[in-house]
Amino acid sequence: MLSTETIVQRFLDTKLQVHPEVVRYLAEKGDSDLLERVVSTVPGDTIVVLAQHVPGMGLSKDGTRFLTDPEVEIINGGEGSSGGVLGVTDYLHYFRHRYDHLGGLIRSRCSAMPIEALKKPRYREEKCTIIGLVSEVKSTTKGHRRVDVEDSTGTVAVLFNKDRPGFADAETLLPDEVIGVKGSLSSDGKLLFADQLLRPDIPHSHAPYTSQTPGKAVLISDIHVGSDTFLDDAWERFSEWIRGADISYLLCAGDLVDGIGIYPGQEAELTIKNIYEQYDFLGELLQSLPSRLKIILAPGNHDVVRGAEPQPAIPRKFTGKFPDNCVFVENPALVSLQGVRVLMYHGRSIDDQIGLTPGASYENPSPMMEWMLKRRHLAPTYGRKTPIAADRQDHLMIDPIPEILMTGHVHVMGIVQYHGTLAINAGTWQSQTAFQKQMNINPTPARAVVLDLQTLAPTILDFSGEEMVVLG
Ligand code: D5M
Ligand code: FE
Ligand code: ZN
Repeated sequence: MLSTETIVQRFLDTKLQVHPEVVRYLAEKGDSDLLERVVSTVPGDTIVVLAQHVPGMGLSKDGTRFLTDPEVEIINGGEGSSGGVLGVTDYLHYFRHRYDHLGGLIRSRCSAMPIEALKKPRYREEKCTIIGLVSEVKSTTKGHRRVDVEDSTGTVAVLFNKDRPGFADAETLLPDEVIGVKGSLSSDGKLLFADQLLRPDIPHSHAPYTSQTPGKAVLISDIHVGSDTFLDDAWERFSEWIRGADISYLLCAGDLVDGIGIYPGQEAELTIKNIYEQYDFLGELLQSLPSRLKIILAPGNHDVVRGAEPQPAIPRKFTGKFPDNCVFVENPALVSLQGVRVLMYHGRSIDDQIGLTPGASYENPSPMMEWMLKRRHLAPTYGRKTPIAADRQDHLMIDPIPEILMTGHVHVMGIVQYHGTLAINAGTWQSQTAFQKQMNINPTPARAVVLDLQTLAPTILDFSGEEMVVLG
């Protein structure tokens, strides 16, 4: 152990002043041999001992020392891992993969029977458990929920009674999610009265990983460069703040640019009307951030790639102006920052959840992120607002369980903790658009979430005013 006083005194003894960063570094290292080596090797004309005099301390180009070297691994959704043209039959494989995998998670907690077995007379009015894919969700005239559940052997109708405990969970059921149901079969064997809804879920015992070494990531979303509502002043304040902050990673969960032809009449709301120029402009904005940052960029529905999820990474022909410290990933992508896994998902399925769930609203994305975690799926519903590209594998499942689920798209901030996973929607860098005004969507723009990788504690910074404000 070396105290800061010891270090400062040792340099003063040799008539040297010392930069506070050097003191901090040497104290962290706690290596008295290193201290002696520095004392004996600084050039004779030195007045202040700086980072460049300390072996291994290494100044970055920006004059700021790394607390730790950035350590990024793209676990899933690296450049080029999806995007092939798929045949229609792949939907069979796709849903089969989803059912097998998520059904397996439920199966470990109960013993389920094949749905076709419910036809046998001996199960009538008996307790039964099934696992299947929800094929249809309806409200009955009395306000109960009736869903059809399907496995590879058959289909059964399941009734969730509005007067039973747990009905709120049943109201969040979405077409194409995988569930288990424990219940009693009707006397004609055609209807299962649900007692309990089982979801793949995250176990209560789940303990998130935390980084062993210091490190901070900044999470943002929906920059929308090129739109006349892009908040360039706020971005400039953010940019200046990050240049002086001890941040190793910057992640953006899609809608990097506003795009072209995304909605009717968009042209009139664009300040940059060329898609290449929109990306070039973003590239320039990112050039002025510190080169020590690792910047991880995923696409959203406004970006240039296909809308169907998983969306491929932004192609190289659009990223010529981006600095070398940028990494382009797919939507979704699972990235590890010093071992802390962040699942980045733009969040288009939130539109479907809002459309299909009573009480869900654009004002608060937190419950929707929580339901994604319970379902262990980012976007179960096929054929509504979220286009899904089928594959032999379902890349939209949530497995492994990440430490952080990060979304965007709705332009409204939300943070929620669920069974040890922290879900964060950081909001946007675009002010309210005419369309959002019409839809009564009130964005929370110009916010960034700082995530401490050692504690997983989030801090919300608001750059919308003249002065940056820490919101908590
Ligand atoms: O989405 C920004 C916000 O606007 C998000 O809350 C969804 C909402 N939005 C966008 N387009 C539509 C349509 N067509 N219907 C309903 N809600 C919509 P962004 O992806 O940035 O446009
Ligand atoms: Fe957006
Ligand atoms: Zn979006």
